[in-house]
Amino acid sequence: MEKFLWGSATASYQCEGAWNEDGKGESQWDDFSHHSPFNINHVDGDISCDHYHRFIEDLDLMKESHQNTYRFSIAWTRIIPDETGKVNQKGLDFYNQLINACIERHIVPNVTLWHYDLPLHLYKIGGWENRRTIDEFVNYAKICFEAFGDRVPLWVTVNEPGFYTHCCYGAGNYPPNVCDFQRYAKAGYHLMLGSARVIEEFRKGDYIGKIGLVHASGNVETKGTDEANQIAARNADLFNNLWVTDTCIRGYFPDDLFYKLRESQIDLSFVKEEDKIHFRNGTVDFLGINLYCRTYVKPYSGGETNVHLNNKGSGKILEGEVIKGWYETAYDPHVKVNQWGREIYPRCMYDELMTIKREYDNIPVFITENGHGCYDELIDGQVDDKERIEIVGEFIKWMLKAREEGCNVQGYYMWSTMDLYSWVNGYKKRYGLVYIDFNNGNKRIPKKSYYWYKKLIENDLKGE
Ligand code: BGP
Repeated sequence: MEKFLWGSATASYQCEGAWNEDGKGESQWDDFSHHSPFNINHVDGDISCDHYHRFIEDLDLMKESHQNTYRFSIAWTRIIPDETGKVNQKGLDFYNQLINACIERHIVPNVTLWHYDLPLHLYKIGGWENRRTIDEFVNYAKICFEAFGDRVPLWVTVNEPGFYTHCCYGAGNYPPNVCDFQRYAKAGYHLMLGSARVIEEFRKGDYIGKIGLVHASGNVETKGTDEANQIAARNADLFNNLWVTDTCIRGYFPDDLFYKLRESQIDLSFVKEEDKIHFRNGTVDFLGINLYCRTYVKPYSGGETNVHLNNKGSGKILEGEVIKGWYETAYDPHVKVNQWGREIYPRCMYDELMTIKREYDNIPVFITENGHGCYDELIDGQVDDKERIEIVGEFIKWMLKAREEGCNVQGYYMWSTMDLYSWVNGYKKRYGLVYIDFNNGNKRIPKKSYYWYKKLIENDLKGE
């Protein structure tokens, strides 16, 4: 067996800062955080933790804690800043330096091409709702493959097509901040097509790596076991998981998905017959799973569609949704929730991995994100994040159990490498192994969990 990959993850807009340096163009998130009334915490990623200038220090900390892999994303707007399509050499230089610095430290770079930050000019023509974005994505991906494909062993096409569209077009907390299922379906379909077409492009080249897609997964569980609950479970699985996982692994959408969409009056004229061939040819080598919680549901009981996420914290508002005619969220009073109203249920790691093993012929998987967001405090120069250690420790235990039982899980990435911009939640919701003192020159202070994770990696790799 190859060495298990133990590492951590970030995404370009969330950590790089340097939003307008070295020829970088504007992305939808630059625009959102500077101008949108929906930016409810009134912060931006202009500087964030300044990874752009401090990646060497960050990589040294990863190395020091025995992490042997780093998942990060490329900012499209550093490579192709605007609609002229001209390639920005300084952008290529930056990622060349980052990739080379990983390799020098024996840290496997796991590179995501797109993690939410669309170029602003594409966002303005409808983003993923517009087919042109797919062609532009393939063009951008090809440039990255040509520039870095000789050294990158793991590529990811897109991060979380499901959760991204859910936020943009369901909850409406990400730009364009609407609740519109027609647009939701179209953008989601195009994202999957974009991913498939990029994989087809990858297969044409002589690159050393493997390529996958990252899905924000959560295995579905129901309150009851009767027929109504089973139907709700299938609907919730279609809605949250299968349109992504079936499509990128099997190469086609589940039949009953289109049936359900039509039943919900979704106009499917954006689905073209000729796309089928791309989906068939553009399947993944591995699945990345971002795992934070399960999907706990019950039968739809009435009312309009309503999706709510808690971006303000403080623990009072729970996350959940009613999807008209499909299912609704169930709440289990025995399961704890975090300060943002999301279940803390580490066992779902095992259930999810065993589901993927069973359904998809034990495809290679990576846990590309898992972690615990909380309000960490710096006291006397230290952060004692024992809650994170306890919760993430449980998740990892369940992952190792699935591994022991034959699940083809090949790596684990903790979200996140260091504290960073938590999208609409701002900066107070922290996930990092390393604390960032945002008020004190972005000083890096490893938390207790950093040392705990170091020990855990050491022990696991010793046992191999
Ligand atoms: C995932 C995203 C990450 C990250 C994480 C935590 O969905 O891929 O970018 O942010 O969730 O979520 P949040 O920051 O909203 O708490």
